Amino acid sequence: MTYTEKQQSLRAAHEALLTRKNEPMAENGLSTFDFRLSTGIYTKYRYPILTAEHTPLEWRYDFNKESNPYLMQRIMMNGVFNAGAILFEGKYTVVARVEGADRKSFFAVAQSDNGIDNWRFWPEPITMPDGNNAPATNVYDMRLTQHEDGYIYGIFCVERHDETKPFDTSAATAAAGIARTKDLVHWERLDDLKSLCQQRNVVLHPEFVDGQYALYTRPQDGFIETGKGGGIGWTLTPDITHAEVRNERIIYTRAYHTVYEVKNGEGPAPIKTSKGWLHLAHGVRNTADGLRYVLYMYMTAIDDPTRIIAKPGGWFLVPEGYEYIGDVMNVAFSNGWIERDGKVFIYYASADTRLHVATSTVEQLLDYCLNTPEDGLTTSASVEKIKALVAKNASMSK
Ligand code: M1P
Repeated sequence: MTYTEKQQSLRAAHEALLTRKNEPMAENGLSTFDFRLSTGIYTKYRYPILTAEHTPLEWRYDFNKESNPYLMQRIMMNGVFNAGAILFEGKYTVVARVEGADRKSFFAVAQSDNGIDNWRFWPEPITMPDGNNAPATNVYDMRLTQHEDGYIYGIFCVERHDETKPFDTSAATAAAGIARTKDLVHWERLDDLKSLCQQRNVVLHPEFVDGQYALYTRPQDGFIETGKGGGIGWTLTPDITHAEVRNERIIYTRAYHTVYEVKNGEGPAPIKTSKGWLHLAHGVRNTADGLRYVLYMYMTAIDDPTRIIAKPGGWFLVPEGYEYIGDVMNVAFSNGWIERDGKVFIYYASADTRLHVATSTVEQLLDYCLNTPEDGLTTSASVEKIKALVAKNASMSK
């Protein structure tokens, strides 16, 4: 093949991937992932919506025949996952975490007309300024919030080396970086969230509460371990340009022998419904094989986003089939969803490697939250729930 032919075939293969039609998995029958019965609560899709291979070729190849005679990748990509999501100018829009082969994550916008396939990255990744903050080594997991003040906010994890441990090259600190924009191109970086402890999974509530900005937090003693605290926290801050954690309180605690025993964290900004705020979160437990990350849901009262009114027990969405496999096995993570005309598009990532979509409706998610029994925290409580359901079904056939 000539250089030109090689280039044409590369571009054709890339275009075929970008334009591949996605297919819903069985809505109520067997899901082909893992041969598990579909939960019926949402529909997963056969293909991931974004992977490292979806990133623009111009990010990876030098197309000059003189300087790249073998047409090899000059900059390689490792994964596309954990994405914030928003409906922007009528298009389903994500700000994805793209990770290069050098382990550095950055943010990039991708859009689709139907939210399910034909996703395309914008030509360049986001340039995120440091503002008044110390430069970050790594940034990731942006939560997008269309706030009632008129701005789109992005809150993300800012990771830096822990300079109190100069000889430990793995020691890191996590803080919440805050930026805002109107066009997703130009970002005004605000001060990092001031907090006495490390923070990750911080999310801005879309409305003012008591005239202040409201934040879901996740205090942690160390970079990985949440330590004594943990749980999904809540704090109000009057000035988002100098946001500070004051009077933080935990609204969703961890609990022994649950799917969020080790840690948990708020996912995307909650969705407002007539019956309360719908929340999506992740829970983490430990296993002999390492940490397992699953998604779970809960609801809070419309007039008080901190008051839990529905707490369905167990997980809502887990990795299945090939979703288990990747850089960090056994991880389902979500920090983005979009609600449009009652339909909900849940953007979740698997194994810190690729991004997927699952679709549902507000009505179904409310039904799930309000009618799934709570975790009774013991085996006997779980057995009683099953027996009650069996008895209810038996009474129907009489
Ligand atoms: O590797 C799984 C996830 O681990 C972290 O989440 P958490 O702070 O809750 O432990 C994050 O690094 C996240 O990006 C990652 O997907």
